[in-house]
Amino acid sequence: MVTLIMNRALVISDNLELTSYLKHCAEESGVLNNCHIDYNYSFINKSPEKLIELGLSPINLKESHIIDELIKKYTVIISLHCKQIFPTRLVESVRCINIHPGFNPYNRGWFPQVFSIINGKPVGVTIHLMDTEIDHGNIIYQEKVPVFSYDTSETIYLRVLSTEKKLLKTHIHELLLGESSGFSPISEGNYNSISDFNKLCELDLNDQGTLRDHINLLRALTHGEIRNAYFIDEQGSKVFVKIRLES
Ligand code: 0FX
Repeated sequence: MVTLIMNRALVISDNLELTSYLKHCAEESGVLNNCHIDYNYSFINKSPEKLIELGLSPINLKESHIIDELIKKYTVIISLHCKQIFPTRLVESVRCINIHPGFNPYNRGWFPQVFSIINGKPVGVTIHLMDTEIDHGNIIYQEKVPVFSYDTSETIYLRVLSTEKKLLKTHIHELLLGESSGFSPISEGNYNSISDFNKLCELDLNDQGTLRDHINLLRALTHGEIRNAYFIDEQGSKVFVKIRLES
């Protein structure tokens, strides 16, 4: 008698758009004949309502017994914009793949496109094996997106999301069933934390620099309706700032 071993994948995501898209691709692609996929969102997600409607349940990667279960159960675990950091024991025991909205090794960490507008480093999408450092392991696929002078964080982010969807669709079989060990990033690159982002948001009205630098800072902090950049006025009130560019 031949026993067929079914692959089991877990997708952990806090991004509704990408999760809906991946579910759709998985159904259309036929990959479900060879792989069962479960979906979770992070326990720390404060507004998971729509993910719950899509059928996702929470998972807490800080709980040791949960990690034991994941190690036993899954052949691959995919972080699709997951808010929680994967613990060392998990990334060292199971094939874990990160779908990252940045072009590694540049501006690893928080909101890569924000920092790319400021420091001019490339931005795009990287699909990589996870190791114990953030956005760091061997690269399986990656693609740059262009940055134009009139882009804001939001317009680049939308381009990154479309590219993520394109790569997910093209490589879904390899992602869920493949064994590629990828290639090493060309260098360690650089990493930005949430506190680096928060510091950018505090505008210093006495800051010296070129007008180009100032426009770039505001482009980097303009993301739809989100209130990022601000200064404190003489009355002590917080005044939020965005920039609008047309070409
Ligand atoms: O899906 P995602 O891009 O972010 C998720 C996780 O929330 C995040 O912790 C993780 N590092 C990432 C890989 O996956 O969605 P988001 O809504 O958190 O952010 C989307 C963009 O919105 C971000 O690139 C920049 C912008 N943004 C977001 C927040 C929360 C801001 O400009 N300011 C903000 O305060």
